Amino acid sequence: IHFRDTLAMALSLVATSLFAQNPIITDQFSADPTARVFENRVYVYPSHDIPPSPGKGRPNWFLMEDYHVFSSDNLTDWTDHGMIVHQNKVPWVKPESYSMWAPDCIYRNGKYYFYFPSVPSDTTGGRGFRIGVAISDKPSGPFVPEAGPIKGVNGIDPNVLIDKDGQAYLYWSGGHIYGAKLKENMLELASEPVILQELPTKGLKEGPFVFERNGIYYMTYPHVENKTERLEYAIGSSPLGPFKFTGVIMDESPDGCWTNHHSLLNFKDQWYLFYHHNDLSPHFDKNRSVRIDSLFFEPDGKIRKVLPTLR
Ligand code: FUB
Repeated sequence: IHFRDTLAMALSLVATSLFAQNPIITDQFSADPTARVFENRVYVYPSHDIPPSPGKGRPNWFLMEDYHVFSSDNLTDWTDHGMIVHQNKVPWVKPESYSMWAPDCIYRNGKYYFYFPSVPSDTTGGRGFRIGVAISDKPSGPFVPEAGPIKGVNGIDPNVLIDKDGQAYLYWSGGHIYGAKLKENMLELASEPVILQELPTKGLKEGPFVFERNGIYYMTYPHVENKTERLEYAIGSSPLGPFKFTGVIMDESPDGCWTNHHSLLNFKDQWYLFYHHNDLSPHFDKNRSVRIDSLFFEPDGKIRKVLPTLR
């Protein structure tokens, strides 16, 4: 029996490594994935965690100095297009703040707009994070950062929706989840930020990701009430809500990665959830890795809960 158990375990390990699906990027840490389809390929814009390094950043905290972008046409073979933005090349970012947190990227009028949060060197607009934009002619970069962050926005985790009528919206988190219209230039707010209404009030909510499907606006977000973040969603009939809490997309992780951060994508008529976990760093949850799983809608538009594929 002992031999049979050992053999079964060995076979399962071989199968696991042969058919491993998650995490999708294994030569570096990656987190907070925003996935978009550009030019018939899936582009993933994640954060880039780096291992702790004495003297760099805050000990035992996120350490992030740049962004890479990855693309694939089959969700299996990924090309790393290399570094697209570095903290030391962004005029408004505090040098060596190691705080290049969760980004997004969107296409408009022939340009790709990459939104990212970081810590500014000039704190006159208030302490804490601001959100900036870098622009490229191609989804893989190079991206050229704007001189300053977006005026009127304090927070992290930018996300952009371009609605059916062409109006663009910026969402971000900072204690609450905020939203505002963007001007046609995608660089300035066109309306005062509002706190999005009727989301759960207890516990931290961050990482908004908004999309529209069949006339329903889905506000999806990680939410922590206990130990780790659970992915939830609320629905509404317009981009700025109000949104009604509707359900859980992915349960809290039982094994101690306290963040989760996600995006949803339709590629070749199948929906996918992009998210992260600390698969390659089980003892330090600030070194995370991007995962993908298929996602399904019920006929009434509700999202069926996603069970993580662990390998
Ligand atoms: O990656 C740094 C932060 O952790 C993100 O901005 C949050 O959403 C959380 O995933």
